[in-house]
Amino acid sequence: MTSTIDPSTIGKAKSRRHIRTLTGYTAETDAAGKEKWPIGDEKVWKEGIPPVTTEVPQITKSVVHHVHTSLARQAYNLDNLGAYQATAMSTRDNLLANWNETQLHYNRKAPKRAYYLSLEFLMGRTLDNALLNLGLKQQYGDGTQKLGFNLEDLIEQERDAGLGNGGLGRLAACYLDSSASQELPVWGYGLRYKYGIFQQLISPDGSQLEAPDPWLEHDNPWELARSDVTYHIRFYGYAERLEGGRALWQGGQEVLAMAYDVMIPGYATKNTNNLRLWESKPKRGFDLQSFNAGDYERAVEASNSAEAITSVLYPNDHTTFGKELRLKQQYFWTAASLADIMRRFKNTGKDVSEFPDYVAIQLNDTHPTLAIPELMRMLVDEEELPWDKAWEIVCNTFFFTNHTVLPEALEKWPVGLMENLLPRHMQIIYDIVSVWAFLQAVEKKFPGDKDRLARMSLIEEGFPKNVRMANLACIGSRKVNGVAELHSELVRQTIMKDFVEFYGVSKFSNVTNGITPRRWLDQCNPGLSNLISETLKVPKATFLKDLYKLEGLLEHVDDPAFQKRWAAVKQSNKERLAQHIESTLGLKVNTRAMFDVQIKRLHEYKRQTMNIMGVIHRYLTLKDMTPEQRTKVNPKVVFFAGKAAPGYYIAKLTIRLIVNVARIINEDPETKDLLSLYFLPDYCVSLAEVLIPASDISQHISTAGTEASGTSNMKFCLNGGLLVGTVDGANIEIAEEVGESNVFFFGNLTPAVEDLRYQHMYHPVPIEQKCPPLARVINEVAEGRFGDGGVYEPLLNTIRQNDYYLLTEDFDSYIKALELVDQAYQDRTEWIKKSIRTSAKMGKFSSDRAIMDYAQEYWNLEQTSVG
Ligand code: 26Q
Repeated sequence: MTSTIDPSTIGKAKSRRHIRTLTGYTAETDAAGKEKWPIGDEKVWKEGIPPVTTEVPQITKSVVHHVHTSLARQAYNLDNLGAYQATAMSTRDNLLANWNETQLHYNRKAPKRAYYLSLEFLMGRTLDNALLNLGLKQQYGDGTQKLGFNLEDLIEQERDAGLGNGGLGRLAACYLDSSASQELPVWGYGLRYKYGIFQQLISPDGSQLEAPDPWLEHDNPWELARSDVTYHIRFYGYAERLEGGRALWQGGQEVLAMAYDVMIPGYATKNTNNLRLWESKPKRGFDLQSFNAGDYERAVEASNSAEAITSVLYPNDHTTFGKELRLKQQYFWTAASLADIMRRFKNTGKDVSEFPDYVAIQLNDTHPTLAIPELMRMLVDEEELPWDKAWEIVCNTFFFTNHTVLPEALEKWPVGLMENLLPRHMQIIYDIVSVWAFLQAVEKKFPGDKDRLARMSLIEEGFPKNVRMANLACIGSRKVNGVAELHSELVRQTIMKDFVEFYGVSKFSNVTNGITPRRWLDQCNPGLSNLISETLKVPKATFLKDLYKLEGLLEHVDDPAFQKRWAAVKQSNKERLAQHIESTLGLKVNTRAMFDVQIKRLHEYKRQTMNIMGVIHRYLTLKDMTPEQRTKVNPKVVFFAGKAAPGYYIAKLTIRLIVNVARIINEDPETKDLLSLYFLPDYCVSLAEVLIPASDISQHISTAGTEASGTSNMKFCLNGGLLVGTVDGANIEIAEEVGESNVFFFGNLTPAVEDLRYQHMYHPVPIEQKCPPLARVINEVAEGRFGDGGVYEPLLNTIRQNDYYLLTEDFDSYIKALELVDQAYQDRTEWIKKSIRTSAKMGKFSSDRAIMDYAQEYWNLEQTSVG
């Protein structure tokens, strides 16, 4: 039996009309030029628009309304989770009012828009942030109180949206907050993973275990399912070349991309932007024929493979692997996003040649690089533009940010895999190489330089041949940037060196990362932002919108009363963290101690191993002391948190060592009051929000030249924590701002690193000679002082053998830096002054500054206030 329905036409007519009303509305005007109301009775419509609930009585009404109608519950059976959901839905109604107005305003004004393409958006929780940006936290607090609930408890009910691994994903989230707050027309595009970053559990032997993160288990009140915004995305098949460089891509498999919208409210503005996340679904009526023929299994299989595309976030960072499903994710997402961007552009009625005047697209690392050949395909095959014109449009549309220079993180894809999955894109990539004559142009500039040609090619020769995504991203973009001054310089000197020589240096610049002060000051540390507001005698919005205003605190540095209050805020944040740890892990933390924190993804280059070796060294030193000597030591609590990629053996072993060292030293009666250690499981945005405000000192100790920027360093400093760190990434710019006397720097500098590695390779010196204190620590571990020593041999060997990350070279100066930290902490007043000065000088690190840099220097975007 064959089907008489063409499955691809089902529901089409209806969805087209809907889509037009969503993004393409052009107002009709009457003879006098006055805008006509589009449909029905204007008055009735306007009266029907739900009011924004800003007063407590309206708020309680709207929450109760949602309890009854959206949840079908009542006061008799409402728990905290239900109350959270109803409060979230009431808040969402307010966001929606602003969101609707913003979208209509943008559609009418048709300004140039920018799109931030990122495979990761590490959003964390939304309720608190939404209320804060709406300026309704107080009112909702009072309202929920009246209903018998505590708002802080409700906020705690929310699961983190963990759609990212670490820095790159959280940066994307901060940039969305800043774009909306700065009234910039910027949308994010990403994937709606069914499972975000895995949940980390610690097994009885101290190892990391991974469990799936079912963050969508309860309904997600923050997303709007757009079943009317869908695109068909093709994979596999064959591409038949036509005349004029065009081709016809047919056959293969199609899946459906469906949009989910997440509202992104600006702070103290009506402007509310959008984050559009795609979900993969089987095409409606997918493989109806085999279904009808009774081949149920095949139909289900196809549906499973379609759904698999957006099922899980890959938990790897800083490593590449050639998994076909990851490449499918990348294409699925870039193709759906570009189709959507193109449709929105076309709704403005402009000619496609004007595309780069209205659209800027920022590529967050190489993950969305397929957008470059995909836009070429759309322009050449669908719009029928000549190749050269299309290439010009592409090169004026894209901007590319690099986030790492580690060689193992540079994305490459096997040519065979690409040819099979995306035959037309592989043709286009070859045509970029030859038709556009990229390499011929290089040859002209550097005749005879074969090695240079090979390095710059989009194709890496070998078995297999690979497509080099960074090279493609570079040549298809208008600008390339790194994320801190040193890193951008390293990008120019290393991975992009040949391209700098070819294009000139002006294409390669820097935008130092930033963080949003809304979440990373006011939301996570209300005590501090209240104190700042009182001290500067300005409303919070003043410094939360212009972080340079914190400099006003410098006037108060020497005021003992202010110092006292500053220290009291830190103390209460330490107690809040201690309470959190007691209630979640059942452990009691000494809040009179110095809090020393290292929280980030586990990676050898970040050197958590050096930190734990330093802790062991401190423990051994304490054990060597007499009781009398110990009375002079200041107590310290060391915190670690972070996830390791599930397949990263050495990183997981580091976690295991930390956990087992903690078990021994926290139980040692001689030392436990002076030194304790905690590995806090399942690091995530909301855990960071409790940890960061409680820290006295935090560690940013990567081998010089390896950490592109770091952003938690900025968060700690903003909250009055001091840094111990290497001369790397944004640490350098932080020190420039706050003064080197307020940062504890140590270790070899970037230019020395390469030579030292060479020495280690060719003239190795045994660790006992090179660094006796570290050798002692390693021996204690190997001999089983912290449980079966043999387990740690592979980890210890990374240091004993070629020590690629140079622990043996930096350990001595690291220990000295920690001693200086101890000394400085003895003089509490001086310490508090350092803390105030540090926080006061964080203006530069607001993501508002960073996003305005992108808007002005890259995208040529104007602020567009909704009013
Ligand atoms: C690539 C290919 C295949 C699978 C995964 C990946 C992948 C995924 C994530 C590669 C890298 C990442 C993440 C990188 C990252 O988070 N980099 C950090 O970016 C921050 C924001 O710019 C910087 O502050 C950090 O220094 C940098 O490490």
